[in-house]
Amino acid sequence: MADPVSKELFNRAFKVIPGGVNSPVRAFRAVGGEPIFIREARGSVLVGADGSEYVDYVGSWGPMILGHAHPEVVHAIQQAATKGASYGAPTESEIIMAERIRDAVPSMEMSRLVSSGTEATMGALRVARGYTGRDLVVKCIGGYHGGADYLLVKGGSGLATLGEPDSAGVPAAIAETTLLVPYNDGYALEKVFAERGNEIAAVIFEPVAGNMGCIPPDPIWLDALRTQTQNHGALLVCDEVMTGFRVAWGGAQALYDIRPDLTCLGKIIGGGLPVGAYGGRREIMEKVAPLGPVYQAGTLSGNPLAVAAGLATIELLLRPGVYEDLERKGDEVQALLEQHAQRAGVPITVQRVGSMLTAFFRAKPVRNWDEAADTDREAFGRWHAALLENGVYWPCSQFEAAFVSLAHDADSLSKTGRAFRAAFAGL
Ligand code: KE4
Repeated sequence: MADPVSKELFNRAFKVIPGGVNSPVRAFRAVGGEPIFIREARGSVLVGADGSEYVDYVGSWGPMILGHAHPEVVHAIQQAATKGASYGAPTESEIIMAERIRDAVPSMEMSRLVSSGTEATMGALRVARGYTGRDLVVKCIGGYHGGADYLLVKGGSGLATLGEPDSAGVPAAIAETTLLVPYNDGYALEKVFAERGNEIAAVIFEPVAGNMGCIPPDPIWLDALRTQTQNHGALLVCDEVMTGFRVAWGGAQALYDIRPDLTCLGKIIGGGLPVGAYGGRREIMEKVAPLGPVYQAGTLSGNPLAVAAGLATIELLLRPGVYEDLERKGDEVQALLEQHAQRAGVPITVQRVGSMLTAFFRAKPVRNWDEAADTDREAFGRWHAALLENGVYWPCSQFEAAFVSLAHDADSLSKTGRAFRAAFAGL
């Protein structure tokens, strides 16, 4: 488990930071362990506080698709820093970022930069409500879109249900502006629109679910999302904070030919620094202040250092063969998982889209939250701890996706295979 140096740091952190971490998942509570404190990272390797090295499959939960401390990204940040950290005034680099986003994701004719995925989804849903004049939002049970009050809701029983607060501090009245449907369930979506279609401003969804583990979309589900929103005058909001530039240059909407009205981005477009973006059709985005009546602002929105890191990252992703390389690496990690689990007689189902994947500790496919929840999380926790003992840093929750980077080379993958063999054998 955690090395002695991390243990000491965790005890210290606990005194001054809630749970000792600045984001809950990092506390390792879902796997029953204590976090490893990280000292530095390079390529596919994380270096723990005691100097131990780990092959990293978290990648900061998605942003580090090039691997850590890529020299060209580091250089871009250093160069930008010499010109000042933040101006609170427009810069040309923000125009270039908006143009790159539009070129890669044509549905984002116009976009606004913010500082996190949460701000991106909040912005997108506020403009959807402002544009339609409607209040209700539909999300999926098990979908995660950041920390806005009305998105921290869970479904009750039944197919299409009113949101109930999924966090203390979320007023019931706010939670009730959110309706929930199971992921990949076009029937439930049709039902909720039949009942309340004229009150629904938008449906927000992850085109590849990544926050209940990796769940690819069913084509019928994707059709239902576009048809139902179109027929009832609601907007389709594609949350590509995780999948944007991850599963394809143009995101999941390019992979699955989805035509959303609004899209949210984050993670990779910041190259590890805080950036988010939301955008879509011009006639919708022209509702955003100062042009239109929908207010949204941010002191560090479009921050020059973060934009420099993001631009350097997406430029490198434009190089020929990058996504084929990510596909090959993802496929190899999947094959290693399946091979060693089978050899040890451990039932798992690996679900993968490109370089994002999840090993579900269950024998059958996972299409929604209920099926994701029907996994052996106790075994997953023991497997996670054994991987750490064997030098692999895997996402510390069954309900997270793992990420392979361009820096995962043959040496990373052979170390990973050995760790998988040991960890599955020990279950
Ligand atoms: P942030 O506010 O954390 O930058 O983005 C929120 C968000 C929005 N949409 C999707 C699809 C997301 O996956 C996220 C954040 N993802 C989690 C990992 N599953 C961030 C990790 C964390 O919460 O510490």
